[in-house]
Amino acid sequence: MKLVIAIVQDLDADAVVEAITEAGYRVTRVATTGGFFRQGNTTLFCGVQDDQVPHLINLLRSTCKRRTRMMPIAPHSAEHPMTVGAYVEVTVGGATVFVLDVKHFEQI
Ligand code: 2BA
Repeated sequence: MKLVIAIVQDLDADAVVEAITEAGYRVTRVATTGGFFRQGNTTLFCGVQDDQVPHLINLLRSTCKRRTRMMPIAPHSAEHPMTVGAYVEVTVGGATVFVLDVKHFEQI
């Protein structure tokens, strides 16, 4: 068994959870915050059989979109000394996925 942890953008979260549950998998959705943007995103926990991982990742691939966001550059930073009000384009998502081996699973 594997635990798939997927960090997705809030904009995609409803569609992803719907696709995962419609496919018959179970999912837990947690509201999380990215360390870089310090803005909300969604982390999904899915426990699945080993052979179901590729299907689950395909569902993520088809429902999570890459988007570009404008990120303000910190004014007067050592790296960018003359950049007051400047922005840099950052590409976010589709999904950041971790697949972990599950040593033990039990529902009580
Ligand atoms: P955030 O940490 O808010 O990062 C948002 C986006 O900012 C990232 O998109 C990436 O494009 C950019 N970014 C993050 N750290 C950066 C850095 N040190 N330098 C330059 N650009 C940086 P994604 O890579 O698609 O990540 C989306 C979210 O997934 C992240 O939100 C974070 O919550 C999570 N994540 C990504 N990689 C992770 C990892 N290795 N471990 C834990 N969480 C991760």
